[in-house]
Amino acid sequence: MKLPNHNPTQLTAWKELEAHFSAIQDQTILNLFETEKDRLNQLAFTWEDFYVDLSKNRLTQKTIQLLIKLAKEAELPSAIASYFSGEAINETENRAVLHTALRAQGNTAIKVDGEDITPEIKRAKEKMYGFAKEVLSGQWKGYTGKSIDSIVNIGIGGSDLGPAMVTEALEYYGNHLTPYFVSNVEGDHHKEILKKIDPETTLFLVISKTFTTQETLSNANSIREWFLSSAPESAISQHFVAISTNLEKIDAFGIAPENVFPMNDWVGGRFSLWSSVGLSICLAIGPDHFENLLRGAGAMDQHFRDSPTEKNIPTLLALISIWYNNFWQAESEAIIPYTQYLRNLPAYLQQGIMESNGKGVDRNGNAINYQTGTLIWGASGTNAQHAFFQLIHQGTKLIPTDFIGFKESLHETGDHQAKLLSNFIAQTEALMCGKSEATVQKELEEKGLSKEQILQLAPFKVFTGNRPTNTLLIKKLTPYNLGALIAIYEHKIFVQGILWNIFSYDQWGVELGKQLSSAILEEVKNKAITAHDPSTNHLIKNCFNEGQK
Ligand code: G6Q
Repeated sequence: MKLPNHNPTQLTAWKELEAHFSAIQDQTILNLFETEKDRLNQLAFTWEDFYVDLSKNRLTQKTIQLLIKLAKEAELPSAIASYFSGEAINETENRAVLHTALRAQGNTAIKVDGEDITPEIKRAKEKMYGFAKEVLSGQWKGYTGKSIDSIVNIGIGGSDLGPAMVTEALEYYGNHLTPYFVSNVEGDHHKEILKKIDPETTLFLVISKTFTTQETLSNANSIREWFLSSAPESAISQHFVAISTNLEKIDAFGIAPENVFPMNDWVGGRFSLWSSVGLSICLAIGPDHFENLLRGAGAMDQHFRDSPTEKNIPTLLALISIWYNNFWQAESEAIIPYTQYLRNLPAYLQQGIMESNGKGVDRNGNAINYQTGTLIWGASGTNAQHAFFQLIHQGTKLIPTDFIGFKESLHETGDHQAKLLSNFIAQTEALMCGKSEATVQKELEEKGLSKEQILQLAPFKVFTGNRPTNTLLIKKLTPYNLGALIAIYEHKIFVQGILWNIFSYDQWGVELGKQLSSAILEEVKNKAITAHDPSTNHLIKNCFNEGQK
């Protein structure tokens, strides 16, 4: 076994945390600010452009000490060393997990099966940057001699979500290329995009680690057909490139070997935006900004690998999340970025977090009897306030929420930024402080309501408060800071997987649906629908045969 293997519930610190939970569960966060005079100082951290305030949480200094003890008992430090050193910690697929190698700073060798992979990473990056420069300068021509103005990323899951989220997040740093993303298998998705592009000036990036993914191959084939309806076969090499590990399949698709950008087994799909899979990002913002994205992530990697647990931002976020998930029995966490640029960060992190840690079997292969992966949801700042914040403020569920904001806006637009930041801060204050019945009554009195009206209305206007938040206040949305922010969540995923004693880097849970859909497709094509359960049989008939209701 490459990773430590402990049932967390059997560790001393876990039992101590259970007792501690009973002892402090009735204390409010506001009270804790009274009793722990140094609370803010102890629970707020500054790292480069980041200010991370963890003080608005239902926990004490003792809680943090016990959580750190839990991490040590679970041998987190040795697990971190295995992660960064390229051991095959993705044991069910016998692979290393080395997205960190793609953004490693310095010249230290990183070995996989005894071989240093850093020269290969450098070569892949040089190829990607060289290609991006050719396209961006207009030197790379389409088949009619025009330069490229649009790129279409054809991929799904890890080959789509990261590139799409980052490209959108860094739109401000964009250039003359318009990026598009095709992922879903329904023809409608790519058809709407084809309406907007010109085949003579578009570059198609087919991204699939395996090059066997139904959605990606169907889209790539249909788009290729559409392209060839106006262009000659020889034009393929000027308009199609592939990012994959499967060279044979790419060849069969007709993409020239020089148009292939490598991917490696030691990078998982949902952690691959740092590799050639990020080609659409590299094209959309240019190699210099892409390099800064890598640098930011690399700097956060160093912080995570080298900082002591008590000052380690990703580790502390992970431990606090475990505290809510396993001791407070919170089911979900919200992630609210206060910028429209990061509107898809929650969707991106849903995959990272839920695909990685949505596991019910531990590292021994035994069913687990404690809670693992949290449900992740969220939307961008003030939009979310006008949509689902009601439930976070006054609902019955405990929803620890991450607030991510940027001190400076990218564009100067009057007092918009001041308004945004005021909302950002006010929400965490409101969630923690709430509004007491006495305050509500006083406000209503001042409005001139009768005693009876006040008694009737007051309960609905009370906010119980004591709702926990983490605040991540970052100087500015730059490629570097975005890289670091994503890396924080990647490492949070890792820490939680270690403590929950699960394998975070496989995703067997997405296989069964794929298998069954292929079987149904075959049956439908062959008009031989074999016995399923009654509901499934009827749905198949309903979808594929006319005359059914
Ligand atoms: C991510 C998953 C998954 C994967 C897609 C696409 O970690 O492995 O989302 O990225 O299924 O796979 P291909 O890149 O092989 O097409």
